[in-house]
Amino acid sequence: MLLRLEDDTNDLTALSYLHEPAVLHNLRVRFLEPNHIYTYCGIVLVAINPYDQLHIYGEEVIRAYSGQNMGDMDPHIFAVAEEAYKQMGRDERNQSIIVSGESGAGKTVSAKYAMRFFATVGGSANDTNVEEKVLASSPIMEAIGNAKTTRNDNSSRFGKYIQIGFSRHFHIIGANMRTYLLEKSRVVFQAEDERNYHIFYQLCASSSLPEFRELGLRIKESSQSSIFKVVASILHLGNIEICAERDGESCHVSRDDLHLQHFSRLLGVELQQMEHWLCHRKLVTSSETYLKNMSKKQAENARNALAKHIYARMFDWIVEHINKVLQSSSKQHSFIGVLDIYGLHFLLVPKGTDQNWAQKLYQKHSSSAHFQKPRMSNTSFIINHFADKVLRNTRRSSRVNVRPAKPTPRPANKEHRKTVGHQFRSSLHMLMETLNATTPHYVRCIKPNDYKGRSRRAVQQLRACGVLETIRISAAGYPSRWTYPDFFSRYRVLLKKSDMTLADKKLEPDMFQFGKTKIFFRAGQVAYLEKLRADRFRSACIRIQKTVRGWL
Ligand code: AOV
Ligand code: MG
Repeated sequence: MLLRLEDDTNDLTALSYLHEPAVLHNLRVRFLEPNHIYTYCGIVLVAINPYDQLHIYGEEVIRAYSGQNMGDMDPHIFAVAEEAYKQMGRDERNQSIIVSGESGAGKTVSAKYAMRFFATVGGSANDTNVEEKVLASSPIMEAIGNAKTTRNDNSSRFGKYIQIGFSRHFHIIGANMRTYLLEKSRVVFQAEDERNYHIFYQLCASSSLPEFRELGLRIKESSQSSIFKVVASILHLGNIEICAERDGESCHVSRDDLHLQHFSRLLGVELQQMEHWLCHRKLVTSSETYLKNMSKKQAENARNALAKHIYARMFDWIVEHINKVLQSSSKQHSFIGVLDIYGLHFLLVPKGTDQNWAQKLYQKHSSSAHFQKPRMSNTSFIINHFADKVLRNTRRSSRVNVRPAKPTPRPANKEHRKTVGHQFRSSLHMLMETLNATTPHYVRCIKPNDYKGRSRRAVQQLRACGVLETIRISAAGYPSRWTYPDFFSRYRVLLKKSDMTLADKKLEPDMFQFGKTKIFFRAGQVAYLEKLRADRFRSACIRIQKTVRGWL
């Protein structure tokens, strides 16, 4: 099927035929045109990963989008960023850009372009160059938190919400970053064809170079060397060889083990102590303290847990340090937050419901085994899916998958699990609170093909990220609209006088609404009018042909 030109729309909700094939076809037609990777779906920007350097992100493009209305320009991440920037000023409200999509779909790239937009249009008024520092934080964070996976060579293994603070005059004055769920297990284990965090390789590759210190970490030299020491110590720790004793229940590390020596030296810990505690553990009861041998397997697990712990503490320390460098020097008036969370752990869908709806759900479904009302909220509900629980918030967003998507290290005991779970829930809760207090803007990234393997088909991605749901909601409303002059000029042939009475057919009253400046139609109605119009032209043609033949 070929789409007629008028159906190649840059907003999917305006399609004459609102169904999945039309949506997919429209996206495809646009994607095949040069540089048309962006399409709106109502308020959502759909971005299809081009896997190619496009020349649509230069400073001149940023300047072209700056100050423009969203509807006047081609869909673009800069248009969404401009909208957030404009609404922050107009509505005096904080904003969020929520970027989602599966691994490798382009979330981090989109988030970076949004930040580049803000850095350009909201450059600091003084010489703090804070906007440059905000952009410079990306390579640092990617070095310590990104890794090659089978799906993405630069996969973010942590979630990030970066808030860019603005002054009263909407100049950037600082930024703050919150990170979520660093995948610690990667420090000690990588699946086939995957790698550890980039920093380890960067460090090894540069270890003999004089520029070694210049790893893009714009922090003090002493801090840099401490970081490199910690990273190197983790590499050595992972290489310490633990040898089993004959009894199978105990083990030892050779004091001559070079890696043990390096580890102890780099971190400034006593070699003997390290050697001892790598192979033994202390058990404390209410009355006694035991010393227990560990088997080779137990000691290796403990060694790996230590490596993960050291890495995670270093990661948090760097985030804290970057936040200090990016701290606002003056009073923050408002902020725009950009949320980039990896994989599908995280699904947020645009608003479209209200609080009463939640109340109705509580009344109707409280007895269902698949439905739960959270104790602390009157606006959310929990769906017990067969595989996991999904918390849905009816207020602004939201569908938040409360199950961590990435394997987290197995907790050592119940208390620990409680603490990790608690920390995760409370940081998620804080994030939701923050997002709910901002005006959201949505970007849905789609992977067009299987270039890096295991990608779901575009239609599944569109379903999962709520784009098709938005279309369905639109279909239930009045997605097509025409200004009165445009409507009149296109459908004049169908109108009797200037009312809505068609020459031979009438639109059902429920199928359209008169607005102030526009007429709104339910899905499919414009297609119906188009058909009537085409029929009318066809019969007019036939009449003219007959008349002309009569003359001849
Ligand atoms: P992700 O953030 O969504 O995956 P990325 O933003 O890292 O995905 O994108 C993956 C790769 O796709 C990038 O390294 C680029 O090569 C390419 N890419 C994405 N968007 C664009 C674009 N607009 N223009 C050109 N190339 C692009 V993950 O962090 O794995 O969930 O966990
Ligand atoms: Mg990413």
